[in-house]
Amino acid sequence: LRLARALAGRPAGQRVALTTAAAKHGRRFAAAAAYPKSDDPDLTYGGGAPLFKGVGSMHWSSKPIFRRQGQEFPVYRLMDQKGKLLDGATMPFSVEQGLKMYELMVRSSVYDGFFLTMQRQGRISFYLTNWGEEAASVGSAAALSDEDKIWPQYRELGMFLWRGLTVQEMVDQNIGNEADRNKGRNLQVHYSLLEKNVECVSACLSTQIPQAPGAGYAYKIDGADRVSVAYFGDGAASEGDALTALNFASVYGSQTLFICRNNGFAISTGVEDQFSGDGIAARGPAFGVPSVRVDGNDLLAVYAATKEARRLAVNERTPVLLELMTYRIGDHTTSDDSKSYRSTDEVQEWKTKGPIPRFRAYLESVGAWDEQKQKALEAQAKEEVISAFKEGERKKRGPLRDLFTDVFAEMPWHLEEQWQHMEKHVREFPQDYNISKYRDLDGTPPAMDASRALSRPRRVPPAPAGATKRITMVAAINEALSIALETDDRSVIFGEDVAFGGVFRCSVGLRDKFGEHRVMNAPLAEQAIAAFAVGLSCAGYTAIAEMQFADYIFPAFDQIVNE
Ligand SMILES: Cc1ncc(C[n+]2csc(CCOP(=O)(O)OP(=O)(O)O)c2C)c(N)n1
Repeated sequence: LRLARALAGRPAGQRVALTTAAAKHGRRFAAAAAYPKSDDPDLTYGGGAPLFKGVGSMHWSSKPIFRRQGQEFPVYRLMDQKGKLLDGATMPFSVEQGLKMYELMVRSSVYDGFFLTMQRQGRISFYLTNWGEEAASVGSAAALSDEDKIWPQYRELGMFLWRGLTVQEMVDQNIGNEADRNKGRNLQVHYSLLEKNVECVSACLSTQIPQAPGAGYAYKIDGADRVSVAYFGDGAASEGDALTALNFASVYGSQTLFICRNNGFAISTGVEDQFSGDGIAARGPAFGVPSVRVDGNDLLAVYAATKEARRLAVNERTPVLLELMTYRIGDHTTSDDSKSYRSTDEVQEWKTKGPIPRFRAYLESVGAWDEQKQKALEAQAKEEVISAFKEGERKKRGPLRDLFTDVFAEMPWHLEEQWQHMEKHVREFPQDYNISKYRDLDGTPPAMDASRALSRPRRVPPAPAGATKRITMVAAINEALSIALETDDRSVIFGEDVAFGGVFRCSVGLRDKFGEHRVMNAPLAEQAIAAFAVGLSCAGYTAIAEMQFADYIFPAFDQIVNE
C-alpha cells in the first residue's frame, strides 16, 4: 500500500527506479517516499532511497541540528463547553444515537455512585469510579464495530455498558459471587465480556497494550473489516509495554487503535511527573503511527475521531493513536483520598466541564432532553442497580476449589493438596471465614482425588511409535515447525532473526515455503513478542513465538507469568 501510494502520480521512469530501490531495500523506501528527492549521490541509494537505512533524511547539514519538538497537536473538538456546535461542525451521529450514548453515560455515573456507597458500607471491598471520563469511554466504543476486539484497562465502564455488560453482571463481579464470569477470582471492576469481543481487564498495568497488535495483525492478514483496540491511561503509557506496542503495531501494519485516556493522573502522580514530552500523542509519529489529540469530554469529537481512526486503520492497514484529553473527577480508587494531592476547587471546576452536563446542554438545545427525563433516567438506573445488588447478595460465593481450577486441564497434585489443606483449615475456623456464604463449604470436606496425590507415580511420556530417524535437535525443531505451518494455515512464527532462519537455524527455509506474512522477524523486545502471541491467539491464530535465547526471556516475564 505504501508503495502504491508513493508511486501514484510519479513519472514512469522514476517509478521504475523507486520500485527497484524498494525491492532491494525494503522498508528503507517507505521513509524515502515521505521526503523530497535528493540529487546528492552521497545521500541516496539506487537513485531514490536514502542512503542510511530506516531514516528519511535526504539532506546534509553543516551544523548539528537538535530537534526538540515536532508539530503542535491541536485538540480536536466539535462542541464547545456549553454544548454548542462549533462553526462549520456537523453532528457525527443522529439525535437518537446521541440519546442512547447519553443514557449510558448517565447510567455509568449513577452506578459509580451506588457502588462507591456499597464499598463504604463494607458490602464490597473495593471500587473505582469513571466520573468525568464517560464520553471518552462511551463515545469511542460507540464508534467501533461489535466485531472489533477490545483490550481494556479498568476505567472504561461506559465501553463495557455499550458492549452489553448488564447491571446484574456488574453486581455479580463486584460482589464476587458464583454468578461472576470469572468465578470471583478477580479484583472488583475487572470485568470481561469475551463473547462480545472484550478481553478481561488485567490488574498488571499495560500488559494489554502489546497484546492488541497481535489481534490487529490477525485481522490484517485475514483482510477483515475489524480492528483491535487497546485502552490505557496516561500512567500506563509510561510502561515499556506501551512503547513496544506502538513499534510492533507499526512494523507489522497491524490494524490497531491505541486509545489513551489522558486524565491527568496516575493515582497521585500528575502528568507533570509522568512525562516531560508533549503528552502521549507526540509519541506516535516517532513510531510512524498516525496520531491525534482529542477533547475527550466532547462526545461528538471522541466519536468522530474514533470512527475516522478506525477507517484509517482498516483501509491503510495501520495502527492509529488517539489521546483523549479528560480529567479524573473521582479519587483513583476507594483506597485513595485525592484531597491530599489536589485541590477540591480544581475538581469542582472539572465537574462543571464534564462530558455529561456538556452533552446534556446540547440535547436540551435541540429539545430532546429536559429535567424531568433526567430525573426519571437516574431514578430508573438506581432502582435497577439496587434490585440487582439485592439479588447478587443472595447468591453464594463459588466453591473454594474454583481457586485452583482452569489453569491446568487436569489439576496437578500440588494444587490438589493445597486445595485440601485450605478446605480443612477453613472448616477448622468457621467463625473467621463466614463459611455459610460459600457453596459447598458446610459438611465434611470433599474427598481428595488420590490419583493426583504426591505419592502417585509421575506420568512418563509414551515411547515414540512407528519409524524413527536420528537427526539433530535443530533439524527436529525445524521439521516440527514446518509440519505445524503446513498442517495449520492459521499458524504464524515470529521472533528475532526468524526470517533468515534464526540464529540457531531452527527456522531455515520456512519463509520461502510459507511466506512473509507467516514467518516473520520481530523487533527486539521479548515482552512484545510474547504479548503479540497472546493477541494473535485470542484472534484465533496459532502463535509460535521464538525467544532467541533462554537467558533473555526475562523482559517477557510479566506476559508469561501474569497473563
Ligand atoms: C505494572 C503495575 N504497576 C503498578 C500498578 C499499580 N497501579 C494501579 S493503577 C495505577 C495508576 C494508573 O494510572 P493511569 O494509567 O493513568 O490510569 P487511571 O487510573 O488514571 O485511569 C497504578 C500505579 C499496577 N496495577 N500495575
